[in-house]
This record gives sequence, structure tokens and C-alpha cells, in this order.
Amino acid sequence: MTTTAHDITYRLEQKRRVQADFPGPKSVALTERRKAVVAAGVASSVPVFVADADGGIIHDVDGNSFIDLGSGIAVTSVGASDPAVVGAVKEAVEHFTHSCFMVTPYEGYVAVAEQLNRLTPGDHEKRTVLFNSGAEAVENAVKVARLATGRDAVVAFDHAYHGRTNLTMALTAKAMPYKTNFGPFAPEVYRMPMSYPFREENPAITGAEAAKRAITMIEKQIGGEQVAAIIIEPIQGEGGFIVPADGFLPALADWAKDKGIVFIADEVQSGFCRTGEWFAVNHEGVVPDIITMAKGIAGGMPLSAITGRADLLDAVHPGGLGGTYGGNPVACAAALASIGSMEQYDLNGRAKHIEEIALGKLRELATEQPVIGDVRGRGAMLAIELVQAGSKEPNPELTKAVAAACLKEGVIILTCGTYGNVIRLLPPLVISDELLLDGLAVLAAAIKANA
Ligand code: PLZ
Repeated sequence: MTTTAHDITYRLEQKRRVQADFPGPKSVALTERRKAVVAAGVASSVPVFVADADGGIIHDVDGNSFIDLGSGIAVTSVGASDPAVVGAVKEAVEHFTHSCFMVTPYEGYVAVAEQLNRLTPGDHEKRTVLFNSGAEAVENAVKVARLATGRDAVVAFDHAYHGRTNLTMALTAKAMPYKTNFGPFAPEVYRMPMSYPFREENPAITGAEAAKRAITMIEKQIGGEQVAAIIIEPIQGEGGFIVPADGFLPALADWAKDKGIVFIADEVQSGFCRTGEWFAVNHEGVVPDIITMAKGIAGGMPLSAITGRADLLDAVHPGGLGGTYGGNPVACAAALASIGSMEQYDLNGRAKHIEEIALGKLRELATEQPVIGDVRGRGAMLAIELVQAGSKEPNPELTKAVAAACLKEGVIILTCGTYGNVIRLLPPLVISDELLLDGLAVLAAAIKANA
């Protein structure tokens, strides 16, 4: 694979360098302080504290540097200190940190809405509302769908992840750690079978057939006319980077349209160039009624959004949507700068380039390593599913061991999946080819050593 130069310059040296015995003394001391004051329910997967980050590199407080293949869970697509974002934040924060858009509005909010209406799929009339977190965006998409349709039921899917608030916990599939003992959950949420090609009983099932399976269940168990919304991640994130079979999403969206059901694409993880398109639904030409966005939208600043059909969003009475901080002016400035960097550096192209480099390497590795059951993903949202060799039995122990071995070598790799057996790659889209290749080599060695 050739290493192509691209026109991104870095502030920090892009090199992995870790001491054998990290975490170092400063991280150890901070961990002690943390234990005394931060609730145990908030867990961190890496035992070091961050001091600085840029491009594909994270520096810790003891001088170790790690390759970042997680982007803080798909957030820092433009890097964690993109100069354009940093500059825009500095400029905005010097004027006003907050005014509340619901009290005294400001241009940044409107400008972000203009960008989102332009970038999201479909050329219909759209409206946007801004919030803070992905879960809040999902909550509001459901609120709008219920109000606009006058219906209650919401359909979600196996392996789905939509957040940790009460309604979004109900929408999320996995009990541990997200739901166990946190109930009771919001009512009128129904779960349907996903298209999960690697784990289908009948591996020949098409996307259209898998959609039919879900649709028949909806019709029999709920009734299409009762359903306000179908919410789905076009590529499932926390549930295991599951890419549904071709045709699944379009068939569901077509049926929803037919029944007057609001089709919500949760692109919180898959959006903003992550998959090599602005949104993952673009790969199949699906136009959602409402799309939820967060994470990559604002270069690390907390911002989320829903963009959707004007007739749906404008159905809500004035004052029915909002929140104190939603569309914070500093976060809006960061979003405008991030979108600018995505266009300037063609990060969709970069994501495709990352896919080209990484997917080839992972597929090659899979031919040598029978513990790799599946290799999948799009753009810079890629995964391998680890199994007991020669079967489809999930192998979460190996998955943990591989992630730990990578970390030991200075490569931050995230895991996911209903069965805890998926290694996911979510590098910043601005990572250099050299760093990516180094990270992949470490991953390959970790699998070989632990399989
Ligand atoms: N929808 C598709 O991926 C967040 C969660 C990490 P928030 N995913 C990372 C964790 O363990 O909490 C996510 C997502 C999809 C919604 C959300 C929720 O976004 O910004 O974390 O609320």
C-alpha cells in the first residue's frame, strides 16, 4: 500500500512511544484522586490521563504517546485539536459563552441549521433543532414523530444503541451495562430483528427478506398504523458495527413511508464522513424523515441535532422543543469549523482511503486467523468479530486480551458488540497513513500472539 501524503499538518509529533510500565506516576496519582471523588459507575477503558491530543496521537500526563484508533468514540474525526476548530472556539468564546437561543438568538445556530439542511440527504424542505448529546437528539426525534403522527409505538432493533436516558435506554438493546437495574423503562418501545449477515441462521437471506421479517412482526405484534417511528442506526455502533444486508434499509424506509411511519436514522455514530459519505444512509440512497446527529458534528464540542422534514418538525407548537444549552454558541462555532475542515480536507475521501488501507489488511489477517469470524464496515468505521476458531461462538475473552495487548504497545482500540467480541476501528479521519499502518500492525501482532 502506498502512503499518500495529504495536506494536513500536525502540531504534535505523530509517533507512538510508551514506557513499558505505564501508567506513569502522574496518571496513577490522578487515578487515586479520581477514585475518591468520581462515581465508580463511570468507567474508563484506558488507565492514563490525557494531556494533549492532535491528529492520530494522544499524549498522556507522563509523556507517553498513544495511537488513537477510537476518536473518543467516533467524535474527533477532524482531530482533537483541529486548528480551524480551535480558532473558531477561541473567537466565539471571547464574545459570549452563552445567551440561550430560546432567549436571545444568535447567528451560529442558524448557520449550523443551514449546513445540516444542506448536507443531510434529500432535497425536500427541512428544519433543524440543536441539542447537546446524542441521547437528547434521539429523545427529541421521537417526541416530534409522536406529536406529528399522533401515534405512540416506536420500533427499534436488536443490537441497537441509542443512549442512556430513560427513553433511549428503552430503545437500547443491551442490558449490561446500559440497562440492568435502571428500569422501569419508557413504554411503547418494540424491538424487531435486525439484519446481521454474519449471524443469520440462513446466510442466504437478502436484505429485502430480512426487512420483510421485521415488517411482518411489526404488523402482527403492533400494527403498522399504530407506529409513530422506526429508529435505526444505518450501521449499528455499540451493538457491533453491524452493517445490514444491502436492501434492508431501503425496504424498511419504503414500507414506513407507505404506512405514514416516521423513519428516523440514528447517525450519531455513523454520520459526518465517518463511513466515507456525509451519512451512512447515503450508501443506499435512503432519505430519512428525521436524522439524529452528534459526535463528529463539532470536533469534540458537545453538540447534537435533529434535521428532518419541515412538515414534521414545524408541527410542534412554539416552545415544545428546546433546552437551556442546546446549540451553545461556542459549540456551533466548532461545528461550522469542523464541517469546513471536512470539506477542505475531503474527509469523505480520507475515510474511503482508510477503508482501502485497513480493510485489505484485516481481510488478509482473517485468512490466516480462524478466530476472525467476520470483517466488516464502511470507510473509517471498521470491525472484526472474534470467535472461537472454526465456529461462530463469540470470543469476548480474546477480544479483551487483544485490546489490552494493543494498549500495552501504545495503541488505543475500542471493543463493542452485544457479545463483547468485536474490535472496532474508529480512527480520526486525519490520521496519517504511517500511524494507521503502525496501529494495524500492532493489532495484527496482538491477534497472532493471543489467538
Ligand atoms: N446513538 C448511534 O452511538 C453514543 C456511547 C458510549 P450520547 N454511543 C457511544 C457510552 O457508553 O455511553 C450514541 C450512539 C448512537 C446515540 C448515542 C448516544 O449519544 O452523546 O452518548 O448521548
